[in-house]
Amino acid sequence: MAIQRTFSIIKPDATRRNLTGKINAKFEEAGLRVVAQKRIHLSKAQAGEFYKVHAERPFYDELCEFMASAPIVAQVLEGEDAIAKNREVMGATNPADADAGTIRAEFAESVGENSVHGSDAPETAAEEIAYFFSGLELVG
Ligand code: DAT
Ligand code: MG
Repeated sequence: MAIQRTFSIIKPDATRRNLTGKINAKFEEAGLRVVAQKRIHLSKAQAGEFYKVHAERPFYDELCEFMASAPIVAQVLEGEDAIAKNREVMGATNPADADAGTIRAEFAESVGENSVHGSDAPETAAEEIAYFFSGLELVG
């Protein structure tokens, strides 16, 4: 597998509890390099645009409210097989199902407030990176 980039978000439940450093340590220990990072506060409309693939799901409104409830840290992670590796370090969507040692097992509060987002495929990674960052902001 080649070096890849993936898009990551440290979500409001985690920024509220000052977990940015602990979560970044998990990424770095797994060999993922933070090549871009910014703290921003999304509007509900911006959160809705980012998560529009889930617009028909029953939890969509709650998800958008949550993502706009406090600042997030938007990031680009780079490394060998970064998309899959990041999903591994994150753990399952529902923290009750997440393997021990993963970010969600250690920090997530619930299936909805689960501390991190990570892209699920090369196409979504490229789209999500472009939604939040310009090429000039990616410093490998
Ligand atoms: P993931 O974030 O692991 O890629 P996803 O893409 O299926 O998971 O869902 C996006 C987010 O939506 C997820 O991180 C939290 C929220 N979500 C998913 N399933 C949910 C549910 N059953 N109840 C409440 N929120 C949910
Ligand atoms: Mg997803």
